[in-house]
Amino acid sequence: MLRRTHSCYKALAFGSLCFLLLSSSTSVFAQSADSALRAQRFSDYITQAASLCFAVPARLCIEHAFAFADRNGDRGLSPAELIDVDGDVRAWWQESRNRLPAQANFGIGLGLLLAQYAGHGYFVSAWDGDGDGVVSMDELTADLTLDDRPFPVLLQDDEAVDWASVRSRLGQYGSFLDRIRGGS
Ligand SMILES: [Ca+2]
Ligand SMILES: [Ca+2]
Repeated sequence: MLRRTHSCYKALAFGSLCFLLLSSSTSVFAQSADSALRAQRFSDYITQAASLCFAVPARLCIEHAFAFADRNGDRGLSPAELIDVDGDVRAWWQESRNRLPAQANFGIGLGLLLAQYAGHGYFVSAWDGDGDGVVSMDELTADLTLDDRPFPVLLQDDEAVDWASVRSRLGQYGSFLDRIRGGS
């Protein structure tokens, strides 16, 4: 289970089409309350994903992640939504990092750093094939050949993931992908 969860964190870090700065709040109390809610929201998501994503075809796992991030339910991921997800991940990571394996912390930390450095709009632009300002499910999975296999299994198959295309989308940040995939 730990290994599975670990692989899920790695997939999550790879999927770091996400992330940036915590939203600011008007008081320390509001900030901590907001942070606790955010951490719980992401904790609930990752707990579901850790079991779901090993048991169902990859598309269902990705749709689950997509639905989590699509805050307004318009079937598209915007930079603002990725920033909101980033806030959830950061709040959860603050509470969880001491319990996580070093490799998971490495991948998540690098993913968050990449998002902060590049900016969330960069990732939306990189995957937004039709230029409507949001990433659809089809655009998000454009570099994947989906079949009945679970997502973590699919990620291990170089025939199912066009890593060259993913790397090309990331442009100058492609080396981050190599580090996350290598886990060191
Ligand atoms: Ca949306
Ligand atoms: Ca689009």
